[in-house]
Amino acid sequence: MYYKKLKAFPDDFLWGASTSAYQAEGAYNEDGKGLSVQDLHHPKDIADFKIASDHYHHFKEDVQMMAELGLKAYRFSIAWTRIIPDGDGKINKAGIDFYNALIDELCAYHIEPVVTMYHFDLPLALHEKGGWANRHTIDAFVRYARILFENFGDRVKYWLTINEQNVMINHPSAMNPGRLPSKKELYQQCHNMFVASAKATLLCHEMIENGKIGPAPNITAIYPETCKPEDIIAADNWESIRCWLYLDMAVYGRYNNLVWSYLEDHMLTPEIEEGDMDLLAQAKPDYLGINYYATATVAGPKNDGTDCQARNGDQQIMIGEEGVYRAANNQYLETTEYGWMIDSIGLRVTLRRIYDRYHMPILITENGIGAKDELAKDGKIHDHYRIDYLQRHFHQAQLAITDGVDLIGYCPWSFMDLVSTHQGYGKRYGFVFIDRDEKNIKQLKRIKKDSFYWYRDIIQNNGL
Ligand code: BGP
Repeated sequence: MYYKKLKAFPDDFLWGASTSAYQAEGAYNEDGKGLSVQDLHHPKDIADFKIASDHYHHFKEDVQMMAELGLKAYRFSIAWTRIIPDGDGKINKAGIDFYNALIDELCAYHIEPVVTMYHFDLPLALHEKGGWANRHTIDAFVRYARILFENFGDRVKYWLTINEQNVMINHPSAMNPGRLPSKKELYQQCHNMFVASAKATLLCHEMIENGKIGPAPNITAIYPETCKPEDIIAADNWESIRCWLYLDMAVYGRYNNLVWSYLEDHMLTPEIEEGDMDLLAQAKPDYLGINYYATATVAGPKNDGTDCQARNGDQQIMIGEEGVYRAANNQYLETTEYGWMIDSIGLRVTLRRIYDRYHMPILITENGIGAKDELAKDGKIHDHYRIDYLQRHFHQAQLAITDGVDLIGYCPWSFMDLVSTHQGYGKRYGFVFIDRDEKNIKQLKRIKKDSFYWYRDIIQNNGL
């Protein structure tokens, strides 16, 4: 639809930027922090999470740069293992102090803290007790939530329960060191995470005045390869399994019917305890956090043993599932150098679909382009491709607002360079360059990229 006039971004639009604790903070074993499942990650050629961007020691300087950028919001995660080193035992005061200092610093600059409670970094000690497959982890998470709300709830009003639960279920390797769980176990983990989020949501409403809480899944519209009805059904299948399962549960507190049939047919249904479904139905989020990177295109399955192609998938690359869908190409879209589709219009499609389904405020909690940014001879980083990428996505966000979507903010990934989940510092997303290599941490100097200055102007003008 071509509009004669676009609606403006709302005056209180949360122009933000995102990071996560384990990818940015470093200080992985300092001041009493316990180990998380991510700390076992020791890749040979790329950076691990031990020092990362050393945000832990540089947070004041980093927040000052956020203020200079003009951020209205900063979305970051709290490391569970800084607050409770073994996940369910003693509280680590130094961890509370660190986040208090960070939050105070943000508040001093009038930057709204948007806090993710759990971003892929389950305490290792809980993982060793069975992780999310063990219902004990639900209780540990709820206790952790209570501690967060007690300590930070006076200043933090925007909460996100679990980052990309759908990625943890569909791409489980990075979160399950040691042994890859079976699909049956993964759907049990998934159910337990649903219950944990629901309990945290209810608790947030009970404990925090004006507290707002929501999930943060990775959502993307799934396109059919052609208008062949079999392709349409496959796109529906995968969109439900990958996306709607998670949002239907968060908003309506029920299993998506198509996904439930799939789980039954594949003998993957989780054990549901008495009271779980009532609780899930009671807990209502206040907004939906959405991580969006790229759409995906799929075709109808052949169901002949070849639907799952041998390609190794990451969170944005579809690998196919026997009898459910096949991964297909989209000839109309370019890809990043890492094979992720670049689809700004797909952002509008995705936002429209979400809003149409749930009619809830939406906060984009991640979106951005990973690239091999390099320091030029003039000492700057000319990331015109990032400007181009974000410009096109912001424009589509504005179109979605014009379509009537209640979009409350946009937090690109990431505020600064941090360790990418698969490519270390070889794939950067930030507005701020961190001068380090995979193994040589140099001085960790912070350098503003061209996109920093561009984004600053966007924020100043409240839009494009
Ligand atoms: C999302 C994760 C982030 C971040 C981002 C970019 O799925 O929530 O933690 O890593 O993807 O992905 P990558 O680092 O793999 O490029």
